[in-house]
Amino acid sequence: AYIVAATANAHKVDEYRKLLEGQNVELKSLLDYPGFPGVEENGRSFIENAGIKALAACKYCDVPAFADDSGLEVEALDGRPGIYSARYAPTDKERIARLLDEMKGQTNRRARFVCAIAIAINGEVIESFEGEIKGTIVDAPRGESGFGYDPVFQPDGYDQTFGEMAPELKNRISHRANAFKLAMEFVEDEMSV
Ligand code: ITT
Repeated sequence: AYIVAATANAHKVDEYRKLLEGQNVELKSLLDYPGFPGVEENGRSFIENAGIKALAACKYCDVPAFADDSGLEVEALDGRPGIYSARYAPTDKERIARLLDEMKGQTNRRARFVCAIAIAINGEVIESFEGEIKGTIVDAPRGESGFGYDPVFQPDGYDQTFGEMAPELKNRISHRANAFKLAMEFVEDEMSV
């Protein structure tokens, strides 16, 4: 059996491949469907946007699909960039620069990563799940690993940023891993695959 990850973000695909290691599922992604026209992420929450993406991919590819809408919520910025994390600036480097700029002089560095996963089958979103990990925004980027905001996010209980961590460790504790665990439990319990 195979399932489509409704994402064109190669870093997400990479993390999902590792999370699926040892399972009898082949993972495809929108990178395998270059004709996919894309879809406007005009929802007001991570869950809504994940549903929009999962549904569009499920319809286009005609197979079960799951999508991940994720982002970084920063307390001192009233939850921004939130669902606009990808649109906050054009490149990872500029996203990080803008974030650190907005955080200048802020003593409250609390933040959390959120990941919503929606599953769509037969043209319908059947379930969605949310995972999170809490931590702080550091003063300057550290580490080259991962993607996005990883170099400036330090999860609670660790002294490394996601950017410094071994990918295996990030992939055990991350918002994505937490959401994916819930999604997999659902699939195993409800769908007997
Ligand atoms: P798809 O919609 O095709 O999946 P995308 O990158 O546009 O790809 P999102 O709309 O969900 O995905 O945006 C998520 C953004 O949040 C992403 O581009 C990163 O900037 C950030 N982000 C999400 N998960 C992250 C992680 O594990 N580490 C670092 N940054 C992350």
